[in-house]
Amino acid sequence: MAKAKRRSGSKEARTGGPRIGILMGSRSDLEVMKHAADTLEQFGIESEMRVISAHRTPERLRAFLATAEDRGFVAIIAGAGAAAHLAGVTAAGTLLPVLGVPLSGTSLNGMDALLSTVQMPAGIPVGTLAIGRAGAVNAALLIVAFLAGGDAALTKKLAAYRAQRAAEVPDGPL
Ligand code: AIR
Repeated sequence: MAKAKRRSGSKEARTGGPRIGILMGSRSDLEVMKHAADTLEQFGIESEMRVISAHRTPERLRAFLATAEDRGFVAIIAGAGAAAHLAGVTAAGTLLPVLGVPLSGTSLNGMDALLSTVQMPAGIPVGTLAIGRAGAVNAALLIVAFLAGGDAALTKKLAAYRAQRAAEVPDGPL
C-alpha cells in the first residue's frame, strides 16, 4: 500500500490529498495516538500529529484551527485522557468533523476521559471511539471509510485490510 506523509510540525507545505489532524493533549499520549497515524499511513492518507491541550495550551488550539481548513485538513482526531475536553473544544472551534479518542492513564482507567468526550450537548458533535489503542485505530479506519465513498481504490484497500485482519484470527480447534 502507498506510503503517506506523516508530519510532526505545522510549517511544512502541503503535498496534496486529504489531510487528517491528529491532536493529543500531552506528549504522554503519543504511544497510543501514533496508532491512528500508522493506520492512516497504511492507506496512503497524510496526517499531522500535534500536542495541543484544551486546558494547557488553548491558544495553540485556536491557532491550529484557524488555518486547518486552508491547510487541507478534512477531519480531526483528538485524543486526551483525564478531564478530556480536547475533542469537544476542537469541535466547538471548527466545522471539520471531529473524532474523539478517550485515553486511560488516571486511576479511573479512561472512564473519566470517555464520559468527558462522549457526552457532548446536542449541536456540537464528537464521534467518540473506544478508550485507548482500539479507539485510535478505529478513528483512523472510520475516516478511511468516509473517504472511501466514491473512491474505488480506497474501498479496495479497506476491503483488503479487513480480509487481512480476518486472516490473522486463528481458526480450528485450540
Ligand atoms: N490532558 C492534558 N491537558 C488536558 C488534559 N485532559 C490530558 C492528556 C493526558 C493526561 O491529561 O491528554 O492523557 C495526562 O497528561 P500528562 O501531560 O500529565 O501526562
